[in-house]
Amino acid sequence: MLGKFFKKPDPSMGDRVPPGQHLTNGFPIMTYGSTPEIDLATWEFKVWGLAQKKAFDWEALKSLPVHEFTADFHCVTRWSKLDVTWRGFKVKDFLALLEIDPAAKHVMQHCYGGYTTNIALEDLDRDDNFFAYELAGEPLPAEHGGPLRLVVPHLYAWKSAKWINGLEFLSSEELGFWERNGYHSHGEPFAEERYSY
Ligand SMILES: Nc1nc2c(c(=O)[nH]1)N[C@H]1C(S)=C(S)[C@@H](COP(=O)(O)O)O[C@H]1N2
Ligand SMILES: [Mo]
Repeated sequence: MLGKFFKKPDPSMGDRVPPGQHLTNGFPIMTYGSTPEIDLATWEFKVWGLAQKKAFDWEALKSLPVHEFTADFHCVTRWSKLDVTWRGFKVKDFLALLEIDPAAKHVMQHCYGGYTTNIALEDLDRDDNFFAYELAGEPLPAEHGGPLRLVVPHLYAWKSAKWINGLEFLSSEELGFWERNGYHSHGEPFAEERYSY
């Protein structure tokens, strides 16, 4: 079965496929637990901690400038998918709406369903990071994180929170769900930062 969905990286793609990864043409769904049920009418995105408390409804975030993004996606369970196409808004455009305390150096991503994952503010505040509400020209399917997910292409995909609904700004690093369970706090795929041990 494995051979049907996974193939050895094409050498010409070599510089895009991190060590220890295989390419997949499908888009596996990787969720710990079940897909939460989310009603857009009551959907809310909150910011707290070392940033002025704010809450955004769906309309507020949909009014941010829309962009198309093409990004490679690397799961720590060793599959990668190249050139995934998304639509959404830039993390930088969202962060510009906030008043972040200069003491903030780390961020915890919070989600419907309770998943968390931590990220350094400098890894979050990058031009290639985005929030997505469409995947391959369709509304982002619930199992892939719809209505809204974060995508952080330069880190393993467990740092790209599905059903994201909050950012908590922190002065020092705290660990999210997988990070508390042995995954690397940073998670850079080309450095194979898979585990913390
Ligand atoms: N809320 C939430 N976000 C999550 C996860 C999860 O279980 N819950 N899994 C992570 C992992 S391990 C990966 S590889 C990607 C998978 O995204 P996909 O299911 O769209 O392929 O989502 C990440 N974001
Ligand atoms: Mo993953």
